[in-house]
Amino acid sequence: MYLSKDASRARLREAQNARDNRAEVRRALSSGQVTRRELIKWGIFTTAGTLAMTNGLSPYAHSQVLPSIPTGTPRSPLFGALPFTHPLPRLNEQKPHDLKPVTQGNEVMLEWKDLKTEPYSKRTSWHTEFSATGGAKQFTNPLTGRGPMEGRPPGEYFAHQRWLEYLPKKGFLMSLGVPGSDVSLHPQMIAQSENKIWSFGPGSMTAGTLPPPLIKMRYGEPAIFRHYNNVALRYEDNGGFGSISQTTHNHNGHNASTSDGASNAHFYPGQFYDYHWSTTLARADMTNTVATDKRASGPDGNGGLVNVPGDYRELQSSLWFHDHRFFYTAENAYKGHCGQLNYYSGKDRGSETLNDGVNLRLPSGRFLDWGNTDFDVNLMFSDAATDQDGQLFFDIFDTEGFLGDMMMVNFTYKPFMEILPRKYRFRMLCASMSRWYKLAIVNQAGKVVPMRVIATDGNLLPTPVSVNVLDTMSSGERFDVVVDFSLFKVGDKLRIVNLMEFENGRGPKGIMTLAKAMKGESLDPAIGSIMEFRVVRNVPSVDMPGYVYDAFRYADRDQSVVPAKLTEQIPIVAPVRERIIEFKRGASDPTDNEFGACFPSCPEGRENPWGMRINGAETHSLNANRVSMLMPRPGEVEHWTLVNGGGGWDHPSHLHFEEAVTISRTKFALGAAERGARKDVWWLGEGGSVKIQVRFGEYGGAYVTHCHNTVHEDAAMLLRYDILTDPNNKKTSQTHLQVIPTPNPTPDGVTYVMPEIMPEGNPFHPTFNPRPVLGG
Ligand SMILES: [Cu+2]
Repeated sequence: MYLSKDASRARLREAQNARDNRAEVRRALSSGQVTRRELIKWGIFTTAGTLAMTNGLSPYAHSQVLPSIPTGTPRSPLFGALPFTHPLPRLNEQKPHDLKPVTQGNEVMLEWKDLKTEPYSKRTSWHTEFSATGGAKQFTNPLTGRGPMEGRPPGEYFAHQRWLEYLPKKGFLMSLGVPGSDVSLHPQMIAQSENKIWSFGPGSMTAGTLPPPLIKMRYGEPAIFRHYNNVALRYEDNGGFGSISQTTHNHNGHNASTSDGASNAHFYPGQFYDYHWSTTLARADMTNTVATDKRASGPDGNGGLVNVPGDYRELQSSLWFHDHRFFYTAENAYKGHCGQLNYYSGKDRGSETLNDGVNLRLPSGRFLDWGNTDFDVNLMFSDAATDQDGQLFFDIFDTEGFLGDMMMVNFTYKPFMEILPRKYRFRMLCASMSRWYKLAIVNQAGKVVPMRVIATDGNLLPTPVSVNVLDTMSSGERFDVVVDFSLFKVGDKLRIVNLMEFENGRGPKGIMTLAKAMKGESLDPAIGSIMEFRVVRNVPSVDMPGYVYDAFRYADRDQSVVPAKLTEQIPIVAPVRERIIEFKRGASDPTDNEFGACFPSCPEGRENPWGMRINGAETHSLNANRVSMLMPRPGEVEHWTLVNGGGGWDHPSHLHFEEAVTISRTKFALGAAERGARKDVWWLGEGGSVKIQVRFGEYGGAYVTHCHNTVHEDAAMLLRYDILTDPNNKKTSQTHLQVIPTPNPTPDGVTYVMPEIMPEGNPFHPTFNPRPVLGG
């Protein structure tokens, strides 16, 4: 339904006012001008302590007729920026530092060779020394003079597991903070002022820059990711959204929980956190344990391979990292705490010329031994909204979902990219908070150009799957596709088109036809063309700076192949136990009880309507001190049914640490590239469910599974599960034979508290049901 101009203007004014008012409430609360008690008295908060969605506080509350403006607020001003006028920036590739082992007593520490002032990286956190010395200055946060310099919790509980076995060889050192120079989403647009946007930059306590970073890793070369928190010290200086405490989730690296970034160990401005990105190949303790299988390997940098233990069928490729501070993930990731992470292996080496019988020679380039990116391009899709001043905006009170009205690729508004007429690999990532995509590539005649899907969520498919339209790509999902542009000629243009329409954060409204999407027959501004490809004769090399490719030069011909067989299928077998995991509304626990008792702390006035339910027991919203599921022994096969409780909502279900094999779906058909696919995010669909096969191993500790509509996740559709290690396997952590205490981080340091373990998720409990039935 279209509104009259006047009604439309009134509606926009109303929405703008609601947004301003809520921002005002938030500011007043955080600066202590008002208390929640007063807000309740005035009717601005409900007695449950949540924001009343009336009083001109909700853009949705008043409207007689809802316009399909998905942000619920006035359109973001574009300041004259036109689509496809700015080139796609490549993600900022990070240069690793060398780490040198230094033995001190029984411990092997790592010196940052070219950064002499950096504290060594080591097995236990520097918090341990801070605590042992009663807060000696050399171990104290130098920015604030309070608390430890490293945010990682102290002692053995948060020591890096399998440290010597996967001893880091490289270090990536970055800071997250406000950008150092003017950054905008398009050159025509207004620069983001301080604290409206964050970005990563190399170095300790340095300013960042856009676009977001790209980190390239390879199997056999474990690394430290040292992350400095350089955001505003005080909430009231933080631009109205985002948490000053941070934590980085490596999505979905096979790492110890300490380095997964979702074990309630966030850290504060001035502190760093050493994440151990171990490049462990899953099943290292079960399969190919002596590393004789050449397919389970990483590139050695000189044309050879470094074998690693583990199952080559579980090699990973296109990962990413983003904030995972519980209750603030959406705000933080949206604000710029994100980047892409490419893992390279012997099979998926990132070289299209090296022919050793193992390397698949997928489109990438030829200059580097591994990790060429000339024809292997990271595309990070996200949506953004700004206020009328052009400053990034996020609605912190909306728990349905946040939708932007500006489509960005690599944080740039609708860019174009010059390409050669040859095959390209695109590592597509949905980095949106609550929006998902249905993507196609069309030529000038509006005809679809097929894509070959080679990997889902960073896992090679057994065979490439050819599609005209990609399967649904929900928040957190990745698709690696190969597109062959060789039939096009210099001067041709193609577009990436989005067909998935939203009108609010509850879930997609539907999928448009290509014809309708191209005609702009939607009020959703994210529908239609979002990026342009231009076929040209010459493009400069990224891998060999100074070199310019010529489409007509023999040496520059496309030497890549897309083999018919990429890897082997992992079979579905009878499980040791099954579990039912439901994504539901209406949690029973008061996570935001009268004066804020979220664990960890959550924003003032946050409503937490979302929860999860295991095996038909009670629905709970997030409490980081509650273990909802326990994985008792490494290697046991489990089948899980992931269920969307319905009610007009959609949820993408994300599993940390392990990928699972997709078995089946209800209500919707499996996607073209989905059957048997290894994934870590499954879009469930309204009222739908997905069955998966998973097993756990190599590491222990606390992980999570949650809805990757990060707004739902924050409010608080997330649960903790713990993995126990094997007492008979001395290679693994012997600290994690039991559930360990939960860290409780503060700016002054971390204490530990003991968690409860829910019987419905605990196979050791007598009432545990290993064969639950949905609705039973
Ligand atoms: Cu959800």
